[in-house]
Amino acid sequence: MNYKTFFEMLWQDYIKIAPQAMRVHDLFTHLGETVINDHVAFRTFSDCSIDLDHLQPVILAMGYTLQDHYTFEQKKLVARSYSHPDEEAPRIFVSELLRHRLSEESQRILESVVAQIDPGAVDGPEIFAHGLLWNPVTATDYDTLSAESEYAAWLVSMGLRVNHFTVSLNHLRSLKGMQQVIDLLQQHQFPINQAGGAIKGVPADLLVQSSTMADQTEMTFSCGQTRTVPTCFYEFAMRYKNAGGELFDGFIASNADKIFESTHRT
Ligand code: OOG
Ligand code: NI
Repeated sequence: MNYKTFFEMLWQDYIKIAPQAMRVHDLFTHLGETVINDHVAFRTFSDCSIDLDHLQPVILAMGYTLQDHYTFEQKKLVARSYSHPDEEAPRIFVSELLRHRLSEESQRILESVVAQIDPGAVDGPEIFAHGLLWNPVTATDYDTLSAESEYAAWLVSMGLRVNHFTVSLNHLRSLKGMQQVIDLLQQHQFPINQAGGAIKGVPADLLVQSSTMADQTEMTFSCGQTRTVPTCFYEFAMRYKNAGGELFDGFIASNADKIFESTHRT
């Protein structure tokens, strides 16, 4: 699958559960902007047949190269980023929850979840829009996970699918700068992730980011109980050149740490 088809597939999956993304996209296009994606992100579990090591070959097969590695001690995550020689191909960021670092109770819940994944589940790019590869957990188990790791709760409820798209501010023409984008979003009542401030990072970091808070949906768990759960959010990123004149191609862990919180329950 070429990357264009891949991102079209992801976008269709994404706007179904994050209708805000289509509304923000429309808002930009009505202002005469062309929306180019800076990156998309996925989340997964460690030590299973959809872990980073299993997913990476599919990304590489679409022409991507591994760009960098990241560690998030507190959130018990690691991540990798990938970039593509084609300038308009969005970067890909994939993080993985280190299951063995969670409490025994959460490990037990997640073990029964990953045990249901087919060992050959990763057989092509379609896996990235698959959603749940397991049966829903109980609402009690969801609550247990959510109290310890919002990331774990998000992943068991949403499955393997794109977590956010990211508008490249470098490619906007009339909207100048992050604050102007945030002001526009707030005028239209889109909730902004305020963790660590609405704007994450400074130009000296070479990457400045901001994001909405995820849409929410009512979800029925295996016990028949329902919960309102976060789905997906939209991100905005502005990249800067280093002293050598090269556009920064990676991610900033301290920004990412706060972007993860866009799927926290409010
Ligand atoms: C990914 C958070 C990190 C970024 O741009 O730094 C990220 C996630 O929420 O899964 O997307
Ligand atoms: Ni992102």
